[in-house]
Amino acid sequence: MEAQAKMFCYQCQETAKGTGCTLRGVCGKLPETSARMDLLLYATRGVAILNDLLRAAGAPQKDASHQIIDALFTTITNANFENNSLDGFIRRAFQMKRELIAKCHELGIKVPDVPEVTIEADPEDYEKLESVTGVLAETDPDKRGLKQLAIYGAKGAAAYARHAANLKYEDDDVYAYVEKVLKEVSREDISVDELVKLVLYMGEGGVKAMALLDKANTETYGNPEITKVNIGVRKNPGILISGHDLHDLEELLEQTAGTGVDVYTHSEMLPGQYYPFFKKYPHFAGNYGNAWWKQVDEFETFNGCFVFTSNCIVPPRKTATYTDRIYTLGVVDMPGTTHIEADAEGHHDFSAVIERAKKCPAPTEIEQGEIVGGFAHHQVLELAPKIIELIKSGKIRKFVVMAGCDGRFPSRNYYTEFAEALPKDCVILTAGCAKYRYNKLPLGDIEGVPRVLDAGQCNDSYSLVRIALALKDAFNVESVNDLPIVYNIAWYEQKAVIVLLALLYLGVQNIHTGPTLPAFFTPDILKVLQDNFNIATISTVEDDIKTLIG
Ligand code: SF4
Ligand code: SF3
Repeated sequence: MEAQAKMFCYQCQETAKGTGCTLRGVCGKLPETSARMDLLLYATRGVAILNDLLRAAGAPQKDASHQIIDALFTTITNANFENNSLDGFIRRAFQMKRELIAKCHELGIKVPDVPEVTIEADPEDYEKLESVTGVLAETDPDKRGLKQLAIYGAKGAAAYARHAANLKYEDDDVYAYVEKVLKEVSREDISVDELVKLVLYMGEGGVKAMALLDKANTETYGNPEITKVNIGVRKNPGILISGHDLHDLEELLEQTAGTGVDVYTHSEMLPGQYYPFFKKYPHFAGNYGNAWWKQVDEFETFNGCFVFTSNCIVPPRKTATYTDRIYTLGVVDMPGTTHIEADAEGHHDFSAVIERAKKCPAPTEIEQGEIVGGFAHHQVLELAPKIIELIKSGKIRKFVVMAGCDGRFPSRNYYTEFAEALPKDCVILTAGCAKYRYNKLPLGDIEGVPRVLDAGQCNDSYSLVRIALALKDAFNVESVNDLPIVYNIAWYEQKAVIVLLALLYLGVQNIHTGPTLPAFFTPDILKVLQDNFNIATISTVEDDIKTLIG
């Protein structure tokens, strides 16, 4: 007999049975946490509805926008497993709604009488509200899938907007896209056609969010440049920093300077090594380990402390010895770890982490050697004359964009095998933690151009778009689809969703995605995407090489 559902979540690729987590998340999310996230998202839709009204009257509230992006970000896969923290987010959302309603009254704006705006609840009732706040509250599967697709895109864009805001780069336009999407998905009368448009509208907002973050990162820390990164270890104790936030990386490097503690990057923080600004810190050691999901093993051998600036944090095994050496920032939290709150100016005090790290043994070496990265748009465009010549002379046949996320399922071996099987005249363009499936393979180079060009984090997929647009001009073709560039994207969580929507918005066709299609793609949604964008799921390595490379 089928066990009774306690929750419903299908926002990531590893969702149970490929259809939805109903008893407990494959990621470790518990039903009580899922209920909190659903209520938080529901109340946040209310905040967005109100702020959208205020924006139309020329009075958007920045505090509300900040709260909205943080609420979306904290519900992203593998960011927050701590119910007390989520309770705080929910309380603040209720409070914000009250403040925005008062502001609307002050400006003579009529406040809509909809449950997203009016809802308030006590923690003991959160789970009982699932039928109203949960994913399944929308009963039409196509509308549900499209609404969630738009919300997942908003979560990805919100994450990027938060990293940009931490560097004091903000664009009210990006907030407006996110808030409009949250408002529209709350409309009961919205049609499937309108929802398809809304999803692409979110893609447009995603391009803006990634452009903003690119500007924030490169204007603050310089343009990423070709960099060899050591993957071995040094003799000092270390702090491993994970996630995507470069402002947090800067603060940690500043505060650890001269303490005898080295700083290593992990997973999506690896591209921090490519920015000129961070190279001045002699204690900025190499990159330790691989993609996020290997942390449950690799943290045992690192021996030091861990700082999480964003997803993906994984609940440690029961036997883990490192949990109390994890420190979380911003929207990340997990039971058993220490959360460091930012001060009013957004600064973190890492002294407790540093003192703890000093008492730890140095990391145990698990790998040796170097990896090469730093091929974001500025660097690649400096190499453009050479690349164009290699394409024209037939020495480079195709670029294969293999951006996105990694994940723990064995089906992900496909990406390693695909990289190995690619003809030697093909070059991989990558961004995101998907790269760990092939960035240590001896794939060689084509006349000095490495066959894996790592642009950076998942948000640096924007860099890949900039490269494609520059090549389009250089080859004088009408569309990016006429270039020798194909797309084989690996997805796992909602940042990959916004990257996909951004590519669709930009008109990129023939994208292969995998290792499985999203569970929220119903047959009808898939048909729309196939008819308009020729999107496909991965098949076998052999077949995909034939289809994509020819
Ligand atoms: Fe399941 Fe993914 Fe949702 Fe976690 S985030 S509960 S694994 S669908
Ligand atoms: Fe990876 Fe989580 Fe998505 Fe930024 S760290 S790409 S999965």
